[in-house]
Amino acid sequence: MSVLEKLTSADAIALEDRYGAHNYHPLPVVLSRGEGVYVWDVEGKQYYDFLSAYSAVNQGHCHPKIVGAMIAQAQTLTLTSRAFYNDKLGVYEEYITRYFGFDKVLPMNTGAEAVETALKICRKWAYEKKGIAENEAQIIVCEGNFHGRTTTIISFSNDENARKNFGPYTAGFIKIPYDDIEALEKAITSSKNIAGFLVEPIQGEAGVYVPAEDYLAKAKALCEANDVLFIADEVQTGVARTGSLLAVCGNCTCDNRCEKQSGYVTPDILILGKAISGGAYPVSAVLANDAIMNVIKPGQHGSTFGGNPVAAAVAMAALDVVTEEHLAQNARKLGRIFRAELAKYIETSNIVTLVRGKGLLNAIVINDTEDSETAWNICMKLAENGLLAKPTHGNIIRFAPPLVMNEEQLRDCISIIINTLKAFES
Ligand code: IF1
Repeated sequence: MSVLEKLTSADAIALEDRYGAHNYHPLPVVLSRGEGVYVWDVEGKQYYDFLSAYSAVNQGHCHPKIVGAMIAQAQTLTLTSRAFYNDKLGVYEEYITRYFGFDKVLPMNTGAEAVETALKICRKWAYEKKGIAENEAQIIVCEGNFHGRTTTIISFSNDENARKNFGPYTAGFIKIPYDDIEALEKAITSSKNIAGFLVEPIQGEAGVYVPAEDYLAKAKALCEANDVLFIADEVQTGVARTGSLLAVCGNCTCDNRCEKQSGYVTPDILILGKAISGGAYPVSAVLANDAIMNVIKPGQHGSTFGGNPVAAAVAMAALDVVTEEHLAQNARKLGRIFRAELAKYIETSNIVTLVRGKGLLNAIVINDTEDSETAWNICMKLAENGLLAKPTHGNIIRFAPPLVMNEEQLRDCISIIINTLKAFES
């Protein structure tokens, strides 16, 4: 068809099906516009977005401050590569390191790249600082992890779909159960070659598993005692999503990453992505202190786009919005309401067994087998009723709206969700 004709949803889906690799199974909804907590499809139907691009659009769709910063920078200078300096990168590096309380940042673009970067830094640190013999370093990871799609990262996934037939795999990873401090202690003390422990503070893709209250602090203490780097993947949990700036902030709801709160855990390496740009542009970052980051010397790591001026301008605006609009506090407050209302409904429900989560990263477990279609069918019905969410791992539905939502909108969404679920009661 001509590009000048108006596309229907069916046209757009047919085009993707014909010309795009079939690496996704989306809900049949074709979006063409977004603003705040809402998105609209090509037919003009309005939806609440309860995925937020997997927690990238925490600041809401097309936030004027973020879009404004992007346009202004795009009209001035977009990319120089790191072969030269640019006048935005240093300003951004100072901004983001102060914001999250680390000495240095290594800027990349996607979450998976940032995870790769962290793993490379960790290994290099292990050989050059800890004194592990070359090629012997081991990094501990958790079962059920999701850290991205590169060959090394999928090497230690236990999602067969993400992993199978992509081998040979990268060696050097030890997998232990998540939220199991004894397993970590055993693994960490099993060898002198342990370099790092890579962990999601809440496992998102696995189904929003919130670990025991003291898990991260105990894990950090074990790492410290054994000279092992604690590497937090906050690509999904970071930037106010879970009701604090970072999930490792514990129960602190201040606007900053501060260490005042008991239960606060300082990662040795912090991995961020998604929402540090508010979903406007691919921006990721690895943060660490000098003793670790300084193992990387010129020529040893990089990327054409990492730290480009648009990324720098967009990320500063996006992080400004998090502070100015108190998104962590809002996520914490609305998350409590969401779980309380859903829990009340679940008491009398036979279709939902559980609600869990933190801040505005929540999930419900559907009372059906993992391979059933029920969660998918519920999401189809939710879409019809004006709310977009996606099943994860069969019978779990994740709910992660933009953090700029207000209480009235949230209560409207809770009614949509509960009324939709009621239609599935038997
Ligand atoms: C897909 C999930 C979310 C992440 C954590 C690193 C990355 C991700 C904790 C990599 C990315 C995304 C990727 C997207 C689906 C999505 C996802 F369902 F698969 F798990 F968010 F819930 N660490 N998560 O969650 O970041 O390279 O994608 O920028 O791969 O289909 P990326």
